Amino acid sequence: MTRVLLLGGTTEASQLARALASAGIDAVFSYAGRTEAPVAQPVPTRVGGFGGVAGLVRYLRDEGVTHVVDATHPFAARMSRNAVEACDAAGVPLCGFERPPWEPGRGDDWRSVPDVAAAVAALPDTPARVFLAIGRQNLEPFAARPQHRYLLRLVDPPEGVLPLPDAEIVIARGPFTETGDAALLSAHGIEFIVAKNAGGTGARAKLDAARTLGLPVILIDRPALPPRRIARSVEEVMAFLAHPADLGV
Ligand code: 3Y8
Ligand code: NAP
Repeated sequence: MTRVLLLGGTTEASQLARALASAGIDAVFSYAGRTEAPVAQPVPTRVGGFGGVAGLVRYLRDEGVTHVVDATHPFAARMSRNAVEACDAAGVPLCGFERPPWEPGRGDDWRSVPDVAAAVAALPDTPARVFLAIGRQNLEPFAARPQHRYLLRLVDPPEGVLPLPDAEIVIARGPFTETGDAALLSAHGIEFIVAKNAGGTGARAKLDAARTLGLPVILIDRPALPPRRIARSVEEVMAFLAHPADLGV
């Protein structure tokens, strides 16, 4: 009997949850609990960490999970690494559901950097107006560049004091639109955008708006993940669920 653990938190995970629900496949959608009110899902949902690899192995066994689909965000590297280790230990087939990284097109002025620290270093010395569209978890390193005026877009209002002296906050949950993001960038006189190479459609709007406005984007590469089966579409995931052995590593 198929029982799927869907590690979610992305547009693709929500898309897959709808497909599993309409196919009547027994599935549990899993959120980390990063946001106050995550989007409701059409399948039973759990919220919160598992307690590392050991906790996830215990969960897989206790819940009789037969397949794991890791549809987390490309930057949710610890969850993805834990899933590879736990599924291997528990002997449960795992498939990543991943969107390809964004590639620059004509008119794009993207500066790719390997990590957040390199993104900080890529900012100019002279004070600038910077749109930090990387969420809440990676703000501290930018405190090394207090001279800039930062525009932050967060899902929930931040608790406590921000590490940046000159920051303005917009509370918004994607997916976003190019028109909306172009208006936001213009209204704040943004000169640089810092973003993660998330791929997909939900966070793409700011890059399209940047091209239209001729603004440079400092784009952070994805962290490396261990080799695992990858599906690029809902159909490929459904095939994995029907025949886990078919997808090569
Ligand atoms: C908690 C679930 C869906 C999923 C929607 C996608 C698209 C909209 C765009 C910008 C970039 C950012 C951020 C972003 C986007 C989708 C997707 C995506 C980027 C929710 C959600 C959860 C999270 C966690 C949150 C992080 C933060 C990152 C904001 C729900 C809304 C910047 C990533 O406050 C915090 O702690 C937020 C943390 C991880 C990155 C960070 O480090 O701060 N996502 N985002 C999930 C959980 O608890 O398991 O609340 O409904 C989901 C979505 N956010 O079903 O429609 O698929 O990527 N999420 C980035 O791409 O850089 C915003 O502003 O332009
Ligand atoms: P992370 O750093 O890779 O994971 C840290 C820990 O959070 C994991 O070890 C696990 O705790 C818990 N966790 C992460 N995702 C989980 C999930 N889906 N279900 C249950 N526990 C989870 O994760 P993150 O980057 O903070 O991302 C957290 C969530 O936000 C994920 O669902 C991800 O898809 C979503 N998201 C992240 C980003 C981003 O930019 N990072 C963007 C959009 C959406 P235990 O070790 O206790 O099991």
